[in-house]
Amino acid sequence: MPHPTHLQCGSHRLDLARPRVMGILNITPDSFADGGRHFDHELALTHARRMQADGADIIDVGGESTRPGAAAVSERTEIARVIPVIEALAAEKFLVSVDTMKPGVMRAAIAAGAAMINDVRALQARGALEAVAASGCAVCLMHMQGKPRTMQSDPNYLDVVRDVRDFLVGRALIAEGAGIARDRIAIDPGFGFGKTMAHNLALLRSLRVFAQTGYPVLAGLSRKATIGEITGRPVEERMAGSVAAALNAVAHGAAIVRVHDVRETADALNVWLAVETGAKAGK
Ligand code: 9MG
Repeated sequence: MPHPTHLQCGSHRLDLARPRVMGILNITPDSFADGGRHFDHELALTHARRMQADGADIIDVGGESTRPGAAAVSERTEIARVIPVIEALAAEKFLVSVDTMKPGVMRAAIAAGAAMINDVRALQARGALEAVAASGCAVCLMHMQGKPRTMQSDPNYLDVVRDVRDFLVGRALIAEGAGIARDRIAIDPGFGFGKTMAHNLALLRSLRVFAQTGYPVLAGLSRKATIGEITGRPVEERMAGSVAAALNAVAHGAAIVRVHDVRETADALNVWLAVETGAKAGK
């Protein structure tokens, strides 16, 4: 399959001639708190603007943690967290993605200006396919074995690369059948979602198999447990390991990397790109 030239995200055409950076904006109780139990949306917006200035092409806004063991939140709570931020960023012409598994949140986010849906359940919730098909949004279909609360208890696969690839291609074909154009679909092996370190490393090493499907590949390894297992570092000291993983993912065919440390990742990618192609940094 030929390398995809772009990802159509609503009215944004994301050119994939160079690797792209998705900056993570979590609107959860442990981030952007105003000192009490509420969020300071202005702080979140300031962080998003900083990430864009640092080189983020997409801002991924999430209101429910999908970390192993994380508690679920209601649709109402999730909407209250993410919609004001999405509206403000879309008004500033940012390419905004929403990280959600809930069709109700997808619809509200699309109405607020989101141009991409990042779904760790690959649109398997009832009504999710229809919500995206009815819009012009892009979608990232991610693989997860199990559910966030329990997914790390005993992940197992016959052949992790083949199992995950087959699942993602199957979901992408279902999405196309539901009316989502091929150039609006990205796939993601879901590092850390029901996977041991050995599974994650096998997937990273074989990312080219995913790129060969013809769908752009999104990879998210930033600050994850596998980086901690390899380096022995706690989560707040995993930046260098995460940048190395992002570079490795791009070298193996990833088109988009989802990261916390945008500036460092963008710099590393620009150096890598200059060495590979002679191209100077730029958007
Ligand atoms: C929400 N989220 C957390 N980790 C992720 C990953 O690796 N990929 C995608 N698409 N979303 C993620």
